[in-house]
Amino acid sequence: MGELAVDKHVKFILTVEKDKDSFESIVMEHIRLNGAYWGLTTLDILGKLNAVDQDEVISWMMQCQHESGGFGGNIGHDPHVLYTLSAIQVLALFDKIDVLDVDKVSNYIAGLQNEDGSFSGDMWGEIDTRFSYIAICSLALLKHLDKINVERAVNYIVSCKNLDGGFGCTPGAESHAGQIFCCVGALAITGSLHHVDKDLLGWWLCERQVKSGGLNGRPEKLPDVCYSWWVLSSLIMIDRVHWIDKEKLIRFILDSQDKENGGISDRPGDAVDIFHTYFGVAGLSLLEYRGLKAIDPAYALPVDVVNKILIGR
Ligand code: GRG
Ligand code: ZN
Repeated sequence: MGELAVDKHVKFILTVEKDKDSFESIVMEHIRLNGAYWGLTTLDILGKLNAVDQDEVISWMMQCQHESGGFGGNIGHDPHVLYTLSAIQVLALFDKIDVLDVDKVSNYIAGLQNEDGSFSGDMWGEIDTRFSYIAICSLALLKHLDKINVERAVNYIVSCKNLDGGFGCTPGAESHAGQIFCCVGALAITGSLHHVDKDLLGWWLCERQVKSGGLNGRPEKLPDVCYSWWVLSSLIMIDRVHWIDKEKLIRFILDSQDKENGGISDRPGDAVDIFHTYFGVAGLSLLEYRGLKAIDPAYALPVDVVNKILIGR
């Protein structure tokens, strides 16, 4: 089995960050703030966050903030909770959350909670448990969960639980590993994991591992490196990670690397992108691969970053 090509991946991420004319940067124009979070978190897990100019990143990012307090994906784009969480996470990595007007950002997020406890993603109103997670994770990092009705938020998430133990995007919607991460993460952050049937959900999640060692997101689907994050983090939060074959999953992720030019793809042989590079490296961190910083499965940030914010060390 090959090794993790750390230096190549660092180079790949720095090129995407710097080369504004590269193919990837053009494709990623709308989601640049998410891209910044994926790239910078990966660098931090690899121990190379100091390779970027943090002042430059923060000054660009603050220009993505809208007067409502929310952040857009790039300068001049409409605000959405998706990018607002990325902005908070990037500032958390640099230990610079204090550059924010924390009240203003928290009020923007809290203003998106609906009567039934659910969250809309922006002023247009789409509702999804992704946004419940994002709101709860963001407000926890800003230490302002008091601005929302947590009990209703939790009840809404529980109303999205299915008979198979998993969770969907709205009540009655099919279980999907991505939504399960969001719901389990939000329940973990709010201390509400007693609502999860751990054995039932653990069984559904560990059945996501296919012959190649990779994980899929739903029954009958192809394995994909990103589920090394969505599925594995959920299994860890419910204490059932020993139900999958860790060595086989490590091999699947390492086989999805571009060993020449850096980057990780969704599965062996495909083209690499920064999204799957993040999920591959974050997955390996969850699998305790040597030399990587530990990542927190609920906050999706390095454990030392989360500890510094939440317990001040
Ligand atoms: C901070 C890590 C982090 C996340 C923020 C945006 C978000 C919160 C969570 C997204 C959760 C989610 C729904 C992930 C799934 C993404 C994905 C691979 C969707 C594709 O689904 P399918 O089923 O694709 O169409 P496949 O190919 O697996 O069938
Ligand atoms: Zn994927």
